[in-house]
Amino acid sequence: ATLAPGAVHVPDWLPVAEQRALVDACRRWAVGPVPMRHTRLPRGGVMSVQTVCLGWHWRPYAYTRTADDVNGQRVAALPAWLVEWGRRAVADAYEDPSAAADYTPDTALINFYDAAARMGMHQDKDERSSAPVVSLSIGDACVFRFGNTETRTRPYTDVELCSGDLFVFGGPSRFAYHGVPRVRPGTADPATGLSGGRLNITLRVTGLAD
Ligand code: MD3
Ligand code: FE
Repeated sequence: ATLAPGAVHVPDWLPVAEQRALVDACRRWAVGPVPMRHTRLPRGGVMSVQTVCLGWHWRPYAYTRTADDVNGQRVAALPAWLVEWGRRAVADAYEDPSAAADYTPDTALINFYDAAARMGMHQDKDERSSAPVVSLSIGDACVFRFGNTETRTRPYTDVELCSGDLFVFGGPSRFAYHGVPRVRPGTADPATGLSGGRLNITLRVTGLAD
């Protein structure tokens, strides 16, 4: 379903076997080389979501190669198979294989939400690229709030995101405000290997040179 120009939701896109494989991989990445952590905000706040990154390390307002706000280590590489999943995601969402051929994400942000975690309305503007963001959800469902490019308030649309759902945000939707006002605890399919909580993996193009 197209929510807005460039914003396409594909429910139940990722088969359960692949969801489980991604959960297993995320478990390993959560340990190191840079452990998953609650990101500290420059003004002293702490995000309720826990995050670990691949390819580039994200901290508010910057991407760096090493995680200087955690343990100084270089983050794990973004595996080629995830880049491939990203290309397939863009091709499927936009029903256009050529849109995907030149899509080469160089970073992934892996967010873990426990039952109480939320993400406030924000824009993703730390990338120096307007290439699409690919979002994969696994585990508990959530309410995803998709807003507009002008303000962090109404008008917005609330969408239920479930395990296996794909969302691609490109074109005019790339810089829209969005957030996660609540998780729905206990809605996960145990077959994914996640016993509780929600994982969201976003693939992005940073626009940075190695
Ligand atoms: C719309 N993550 O990591 S994914 C984030 O579920 C983030 O963890 C949420 O927002 C999550 O920055 C939402 C959906 C998403 C991701 C990136 C977007 C929506 C987007 C970029 C532009 C517009
Ligand atoms: Fe975001």
